[in-house]
Amino acid sequence: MPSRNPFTEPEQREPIEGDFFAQEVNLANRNHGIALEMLRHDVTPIGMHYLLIHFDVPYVTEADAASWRLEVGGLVERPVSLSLEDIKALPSKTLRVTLECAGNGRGRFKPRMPSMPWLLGAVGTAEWTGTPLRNVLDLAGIKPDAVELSCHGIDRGFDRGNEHEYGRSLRPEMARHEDVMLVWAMNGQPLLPQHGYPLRMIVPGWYGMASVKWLNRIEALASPYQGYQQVGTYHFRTQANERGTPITTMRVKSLMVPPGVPDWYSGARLVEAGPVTIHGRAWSGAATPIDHVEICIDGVWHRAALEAPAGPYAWRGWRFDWEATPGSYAMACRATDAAGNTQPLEAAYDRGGFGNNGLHRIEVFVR
Ligand SMILES: Nc1nc2c(c(=O)[nH]1)N[C@H]1C(S)=C(S)[C@@H](COP(=O)(O)O)O[C@H]1N2
Ligand SMILES: [Mo]
Repeated sequence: MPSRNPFTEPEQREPIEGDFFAQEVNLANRNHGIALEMLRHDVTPIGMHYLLIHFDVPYVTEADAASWRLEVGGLVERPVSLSLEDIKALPSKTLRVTLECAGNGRGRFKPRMPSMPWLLGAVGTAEWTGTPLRNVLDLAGIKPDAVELSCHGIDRGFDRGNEHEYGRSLRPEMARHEDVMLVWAMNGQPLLPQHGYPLRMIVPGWYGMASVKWLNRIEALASPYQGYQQVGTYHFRTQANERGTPITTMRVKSLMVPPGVPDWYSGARLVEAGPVTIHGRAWSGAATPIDHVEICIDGVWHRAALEAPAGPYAWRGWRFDWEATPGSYAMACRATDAAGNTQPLEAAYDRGGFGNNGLHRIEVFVR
């Protein structure tokens, strides 16, 4: 643990190789991924959905929720302050959305940025109930000279010496997209504290960082938002101090449910010889459908069968029937979307550990 004061002498983190640091393990204990066997569920059971929380989960009681306000100000015709009741009275809908953390796979890059050391599991699918954000924006009347809307949570902390509340921005045309939502329920239940109770955003098709939790303030801005979570991070960068490319929509990706039973420590899989169905999920960003999924078993690629789609933003189930004979096998899966994007064998290196959509590979022993 640091012996210097990280608030007055912020660290310059550099990519590293080798064992995970205790700080990374601590982050991994707070922010868990989905267990891969849970990929069998069309909708991830609450509690198995992945979590990414930068600072502390705010302490919000039911009484706090009853007096919660969402303030919309800045370049608006009429600043508004809405209670949850006001927001819930607006037209509501439920949307099934697959969310993935942009840092998913960070721990698989070599070298890796010391941060949340995701391997594979920072993804999940939930049914979110709320109202389109534009219903609230229309109450305030966003002025035409607003170039971005910044959206703020109540959680606050430091990163690399920058003190900030968690905040992200969207361009007005994106914020007004009919499927960008303000939500108060997940899988038909009130949001859990860790998922943003009592109010959060969901930006379908984008990596998770845009879906601000514990939302209480929206500001219409005359110039682009400069918050740390907008410009200091969540950019594709190969070098420090590079401006980079802002991260937005999810890259095409697929995962398998590991077949058979695991070895507790290594996670290696033991499968009995005979017919085995391999199940998995595939998704892409920006409402781009999955076109096909392939599975590689011992160097031979096969087409998987796709299950019925479950909406423009939900992952697609797939399966492959395999006749397992004794031996050891390397398996991998690869998805291609309708725009022709395919997962790379190895993801392009990113210094911050973002956008790793390299193949999911597993080793299977057949007895
Ligand atoms: N206020 C706030 N919103 C936040 C975050 C946060 O730390 N604070 N993390 C973001 C990130 S990086 C992700 S991936 C998603 C994760 O949402 P979940 O924990 O509900 O799965 O929330 C986003 N919204
Ligand atoms: Mo994330």
